[in-house]
Amino acid sequence: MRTPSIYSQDDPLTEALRPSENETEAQRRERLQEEAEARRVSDKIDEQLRLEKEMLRRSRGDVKLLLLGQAESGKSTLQKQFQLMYKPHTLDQERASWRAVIYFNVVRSIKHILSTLESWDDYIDENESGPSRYVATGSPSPGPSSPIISPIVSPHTPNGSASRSTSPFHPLANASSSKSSVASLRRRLSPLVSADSQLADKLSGGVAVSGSGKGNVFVRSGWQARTIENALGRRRARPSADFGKPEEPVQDPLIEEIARMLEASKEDIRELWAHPTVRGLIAKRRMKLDEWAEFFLRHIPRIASADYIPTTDDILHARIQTMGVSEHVFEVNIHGKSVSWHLFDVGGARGQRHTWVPYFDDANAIIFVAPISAFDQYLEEDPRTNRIDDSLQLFTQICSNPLLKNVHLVLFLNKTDLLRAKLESGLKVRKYITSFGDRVNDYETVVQYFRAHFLQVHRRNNENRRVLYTHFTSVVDTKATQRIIGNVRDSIFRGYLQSAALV
Ligand SMILES: Nc1nc2c(ncn2[C@@H]2O[C@H](COP(=O)(O)OP(=O)(O)O)[C@@H](O)[C@H]2O)c(=O)[nH]1
Ligand SMILES: [Mg+2]
Repeated sequence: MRTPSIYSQDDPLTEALRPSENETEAQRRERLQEEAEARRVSDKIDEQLRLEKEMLRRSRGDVKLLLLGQAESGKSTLQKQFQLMYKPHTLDQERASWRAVIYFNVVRSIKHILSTLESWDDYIDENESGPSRYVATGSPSPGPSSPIISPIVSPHTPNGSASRSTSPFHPLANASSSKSSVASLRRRLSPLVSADSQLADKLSGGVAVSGSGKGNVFVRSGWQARTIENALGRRRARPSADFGKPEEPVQDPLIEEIARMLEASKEDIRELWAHPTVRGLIAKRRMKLDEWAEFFLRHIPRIASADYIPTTDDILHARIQTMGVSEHVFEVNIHGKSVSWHLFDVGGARGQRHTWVPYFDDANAIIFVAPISAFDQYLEEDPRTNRIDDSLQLFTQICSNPLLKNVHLVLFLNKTDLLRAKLESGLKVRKYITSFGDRVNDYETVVQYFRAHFLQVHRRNNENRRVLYTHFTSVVDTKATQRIIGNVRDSIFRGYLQSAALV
């Protein structure tokens, strides 16, 4: 068996190592050995390059800032806000490449809605024609590490829909006309939905990652430039005079085809999104959509139009999973002095966290991003772990890591806009985190409650008596986030100047 490859299909190394069709057992062993050796050499070169860059950075007194936190916490969005603030022209250059990601977000969301409807359909059919096929799963066993807060172990099935065996709610009952309209929407939308895997392949450049949850697409640093150009099999050399101009739209046949299908399906998508059954399932929290799904489906008339170009707000809401660690360099001016900031954005899923460690060495600052709207959500990679509890566990590891004992530590309690909306819609924290008890279920009480838990983790793991700077954030809000970034920049600089004075 071949080891799961994380190399791109275009990767020359992979190409060279591709097994021949009629290879003997001895040849196979030899090939595997060669592959392992090639990989070892390649890793060694990567590590050497990293060390050389690191030495150069240190010798120039650059600032190294890491963005850490679980998957979907808002790290890459925060990185985009830095980009918007310090290198806005680069976001313009990338604007057209974001179209593919946004289309992907839309197509995946439609697919999710249709498959959720289908499982409710089965449920109704089963119940009408005799005893249920569904078996109650009972309480799942607790996760591997003991929780810091007292979350309820997932009351929902891993795909986010409620346990059917206990639910008296039948969204499709007495609704045969609803069923037939869903069926015709499903039929009409099926060509669009089936473009999903091609789009995924295009975005990831053929990169397949084992254990990547619900089949999400991962991208590595620099994908924006590579995606479309690679797909076309040509790289445009950009004359330096072009620098700063918006990227000219590159016509990719697949993306153009999807744009055409979206435009033709605009009305069907709008109808599906407004469908009473879909509304009912969402209102009763029987169908859980990701936040970006809601955002893009709300804006479908605009996004599905033929001349669509993503706005900055669209780019901030787009979701694509980061793989490994990607570095972004910004020139930051403060008191007339320009200093290079190296921002490292990391993949946050559990399987990605080991890639962070080589970057800890000599980091100046960390922004730890924790999404506090996630109190009713569970990790995709471990559906038994409440996401706030995972953030607290991860924050404990960061606070107590000896390599990080001198870094300037900033905590972003993020997604406060979504938290507010959830609380206003009547969602009770106590239902998911029993230790919340009988406290008032309002925004102020809830944010202070979560903040207190993070402060406690910090206090218990703070031998060096370092300060923790905490901000309540919504990093999709550009104005508010830029003010906070300015604030963080000043506080990091103060620490930086102090430590420079000590050497
Ligand atoms: N409404 C809202 N959405 C957010 C916020 N922060 C991030 N998001 C969205 O959450 C999704 C995941 O964010 P991303 O930055 O990719 O998370 P990462 O995995 O930590 O890099 C994206 O669709 C973002 O637009 C926030 O504060 N409010
Ligand atoms: Mg990311």
